[in-house]
Amino acid sequence: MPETGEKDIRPSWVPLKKDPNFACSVMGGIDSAVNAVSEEKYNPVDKIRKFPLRKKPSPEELIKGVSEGDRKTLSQAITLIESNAPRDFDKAQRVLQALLPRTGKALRIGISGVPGAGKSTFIESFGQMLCHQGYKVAVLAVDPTSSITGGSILGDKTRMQMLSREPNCFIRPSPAKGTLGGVARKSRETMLLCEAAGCDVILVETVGVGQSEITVRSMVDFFMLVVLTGAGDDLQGIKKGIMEVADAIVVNKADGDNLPKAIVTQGEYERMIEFIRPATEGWKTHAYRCSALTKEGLLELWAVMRKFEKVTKECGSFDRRRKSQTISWVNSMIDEHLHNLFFEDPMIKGRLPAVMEAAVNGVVSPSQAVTELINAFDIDRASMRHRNQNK
Ligand SMILES: Nc1nc2c(ncn2[C@@H]2O[C@H](COP(=O)(O)OP(=O)(O)O)[C@@H](O)[C@H]2O)c(=O)[nH]1
Ligand SMILES: [Mg+2]
Repeated sequence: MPETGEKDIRPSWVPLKKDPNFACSVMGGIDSAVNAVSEEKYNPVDKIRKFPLRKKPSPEELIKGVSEGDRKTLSQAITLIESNAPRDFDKAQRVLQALLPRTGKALRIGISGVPGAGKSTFIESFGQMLCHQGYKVAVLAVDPTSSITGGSILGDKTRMQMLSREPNCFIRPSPAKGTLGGVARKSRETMLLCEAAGCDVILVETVGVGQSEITVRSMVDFFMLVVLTGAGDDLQGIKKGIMEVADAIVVNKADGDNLPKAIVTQGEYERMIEFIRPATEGWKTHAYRCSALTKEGLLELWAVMRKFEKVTKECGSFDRRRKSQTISWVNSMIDEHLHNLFFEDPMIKGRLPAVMEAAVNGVVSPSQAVTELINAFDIDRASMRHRNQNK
């Protein structure tokens, strides 16, 4: 580089008569682009080639990595399962199919309850407790509304800070976007991948309200409902339907000043359960209390879950439920597939508005409208179109 004074390094647009320091600090440029380290001619393309873009793992790599319990590969496999791109579907199914023999061994636990009941805090404490006992834990969330609300999972991620540091724990937020059916499929398949990666316990939190509870019930063995203390009036607010599918009702926040109230609430739930049909054959649902904050009662709850597993496996209801879950899983996917084939068919798309209009105006009966559309539907053509799309 020329030394200051030896050569005028001022830019050409600086008037010559101006002070050499006019453009406060003008430095001489580098004569030729030389890589200071290697002294080689600098070539930005070479530099990029030295750090090539990470290649997407092949199905074989995914299968191997997941089987070995590699968390990064597990994440990548889940991303593939969650992909909405038709060409990823076949690849994802190949991975899943190969891993299927390794699945099914975990205890699947669903955790439901109104927002604020303490589900995430419970999972944080309970998950840590299990990790410290040597179990491998996966935490999943099912939130069909996450594409709308967007932020709900973010809050939980910060809440599960301690748990996310556990080497034995794998946390995956809800798959965003898509129909409830889509979210349910992805969550179930994610659960299977976690099992293939060696997880012993799967904790599934329902985040949205309403439908997600039923979806989670349909994918877990043990379903617990987290509730809060409250006056008798509040108990009426709890939907009877959700209590009917619970294997345990857990009064959370049983700590500090709230403890006496929690004891009363536990008794109230216990009495209510008397009148409700048990959720699982061979198992009597009870009300328990715990504090996700002080961790009191968590060990006892784990003992309840282990007992549930033992009792229901012995009486056969554990296996029967899993089988019936698979049957309804297949059925609901058939429903969804046929639904999509039908409504995405260009012929149906073209005819639907007019037929619907005629039905709305009473020109044709709704049944007639359906018959007309079904008659216009050619399943072979629709299936062909779907297959071509997936290529
Ligand atoms: N005192 C007390 N507070 C709790 C307990 N569990 C959760 N919380 C608090 O309740 C609030 C909601 O908890 P969160 O886990 O986000 O509820 P979620 O919406 O059901 O997941 C947070 O401020 C927690 O700190 C508990 O056992 N005792
Ligand atoms: Mg939560």
